[in-house]
Order: sequence, then structure tokens, then C-alpha cells
Amino acid sequence: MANRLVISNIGLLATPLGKTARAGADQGRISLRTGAYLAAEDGVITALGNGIPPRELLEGARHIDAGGRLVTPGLVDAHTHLVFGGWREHELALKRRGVSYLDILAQGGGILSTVRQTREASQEALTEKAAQALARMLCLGVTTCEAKSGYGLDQATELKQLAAVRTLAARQPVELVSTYLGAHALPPEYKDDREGYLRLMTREMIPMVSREGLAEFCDVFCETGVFTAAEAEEILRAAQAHGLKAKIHTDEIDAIGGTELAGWLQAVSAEHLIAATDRGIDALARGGTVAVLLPATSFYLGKPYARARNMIAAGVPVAAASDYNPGSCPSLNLQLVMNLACWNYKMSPEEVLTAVTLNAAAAVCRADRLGSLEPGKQADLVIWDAPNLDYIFYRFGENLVKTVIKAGMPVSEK
Ligand code: IZC
Ligand code: ZN
Repeated sequence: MANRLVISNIGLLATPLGKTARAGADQGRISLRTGAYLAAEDGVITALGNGIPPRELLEGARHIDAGGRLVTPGLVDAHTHLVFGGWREHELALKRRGVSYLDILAQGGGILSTVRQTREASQEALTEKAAQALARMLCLGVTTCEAKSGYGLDQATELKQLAAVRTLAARQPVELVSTYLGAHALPPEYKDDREGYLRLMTREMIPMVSREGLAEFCDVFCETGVFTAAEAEEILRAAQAHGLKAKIHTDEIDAIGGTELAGWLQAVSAEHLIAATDRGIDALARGGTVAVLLPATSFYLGKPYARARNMIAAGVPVAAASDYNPGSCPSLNLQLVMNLACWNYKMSPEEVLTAVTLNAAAAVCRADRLGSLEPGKQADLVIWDAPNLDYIFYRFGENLVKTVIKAGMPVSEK
């Protein structure tokens, strides 16, 4: 028996359309259908319509009355550091005194503090902690989540993180996308041997991660005092040669050429981009690279906001993500990210919706299957405690999600 679902009485069904990222004016052109219904079979959307669903659709189907509420695609969090040991609340006082993120890292804190705590944690403890975070994300409307390694920086711990993601992918509803981020910081053992760590990543870790199918993407933290653009190029070219797709954290603090590099390498996505230059933005547009912007990190570090409007004007598809991590963004709330994107990037509600659904799905190479509500796409969706799209940007600071559906199954209900 097919597993069928019908959602009727949808006040407003708001969704971008298509199987690829939306750029320029198209980012804000979404489909708005009032008084709608949606039907799915075996997790895939089969029909959308207006008014009362036909009787043959309802027969034998699970029926949810949306009560006139807003329905959107499930949210896709395209950038998280999901698996980590410990927290870094001891850095709060330093940050309040004005010590910068990069200075804390240079003093052996920051990422390296989380590396120590992640190396010490068991795989079970890491998995359990990440499972709790995923359960909270799901209640907030997230149905797909990217997860990076990068708190091991040695073979055993990187594998421990990637294995935790693999375990979680099989045991809870949020679909996970795995990224190898060995180039997150220089490990203490290689403090005086950068070349040696680059060799370890490009000759051993990347080939192994690819061979074992432990990640789809490879990412690099390309920033002053971390990895240079030339080093990022070497790592990402090795990754691409081994079939891993490229992502890059870059130009968060200084413009050091990483945005340009992302475009030249036709990286799938480039993240942060606060300091990206006009030339970098043009390179992204030419490379077809999705800009993944992280407004909650700007908020938390007291940094400027990335120039989203310039990116949209240049034809770069913009996505927005949480950057959930224990240092620069200890929040996993993608609804807060949506509010911040609206007010601080000056993006319209329609543009932001695309940024956390279809464009975010494109940033993890899943736009063919996820990120919009139309026949043929997976039935991942959110029923909001809201009558229209503006409402979820107008209210903020509390969870406005009522029901979350993943692949046609209700998985969270308030
Ligand atoms: O743990 O600080 N920016 N990596 C790059 C991070 C933030 C995560 C962290
Ligand atoms: Zn990050």
C-alpha cells in the first residue's frame, strides 16, 4: 500500500519553484497559492490544487487540515558545525572585553579549544549531543542539515565526527549532508609544519574520506591566520580530483581572495563573504557558486553584514544558514537567521524564503529533489502558526512552526 498524505485548507502555500538555485530578480519571484491543498505519495509530492481536494485523493490517505495556515518547504540549514565536544562559554568574558575571534584562536583557544574537547569525547557522546541539536532544529522547521567535521584535525577524530554524522543520518528524520573540513585550523601537532598537514589532508585524508563515502563535500577555512587562498586552492583541487565537491569559508573578516577562488574553482558554495570584494562577487556569479550567508554569526561577533543586495544584483544566488557552532554562533535557530536576513541584508520575505529553501538545497546539491513544493519534489514541508508569509518575519524570537513533515510523514507537532 502506498503511503499517501493530503494536506487541505492551506491558507497560503508559499514556495520558490524549480530544480536549480534562483538568482537576481528570480530569487524573490516565488509561487503564492491561496486556499490550496497538497497531496503526496510515498514521500513525493503528486498534486497541488486549489479548494477542496478531490475525493479520490483523500481515500486511504492520511489527512491533515492546515486550518488556513501558511505552508512552506521544509527549511534547509546549509552550513553547520553540528558535531562537537563541549562549549566555549568561557570565551564570553574575553569577547565582551573586545578580544577578537582570530586573537582567541591565535592564543590556542577558539576552534582549538573545541578540538581538544572533541578529541576527548567518545563517538557515542558526540552522537548523542548532535542528536539533541537535530531534534531541536527539526522542531524549528529544519528538514535537511549540512554537517561539517573539523574539530579533530587528526585522522581518528575527524573520522569519529564523520561516523557520528553517518549514524545520525540513519536514526532520525533530518536528512544530513556530510562535509570534510580538515582545513579548519592548523592542528597543534603541525604548528611548525604547515606543508606536512597539507600533505596529510591532500594525500591521505581526502582520498580516504572519498573512498569510504564519508563526505560529499570538502570545505576550507580560508581566512587571515588560518589557511591562505593558495592553500585553499591546493586542498580544494585535491578534493575535486577525488570526487568531493568544493565549499569554502572565506572573507569573513578580511578579503584574502577566497571568494574569487570559489568562483574560479566553480565551488558549489562560498560562505560568510562579509568582506567579499566586487571582483569576488562577480567571480561567484560567473562560477555559478551559491553565496551562503550567515547573519547570526555577524550578529554574534558584532561584525558587519554581508552585502547580500550587491550579490543579488550581480546575479549570485543567495542562501542563508545558521553556522551553528560553539564559537561564533552557538544558536541553531534558522527562524532567527530568517529575521536577521530580512532586516540586516534588506532582503524581502520572498527572497529570504528562497534563501533557506531552494537556494540552500542548491548549496548542498539537492535542489533537484528538495527545497520547493511542486510535483516530483520530496514532501518536506512546514505548517506554520501563521496566516501569511510576512507574519513569520514580523514576529521574532519564538518558534512559529506548528507541524513539520519529512518525506510525507509528520515528524514534529506543536
Ligand atoms: O568553532 O569557531 N568560523 N569556524 C570558522 C568556526 C567559525 C567554528 C568555530
Ligand atoms: Zn562555519
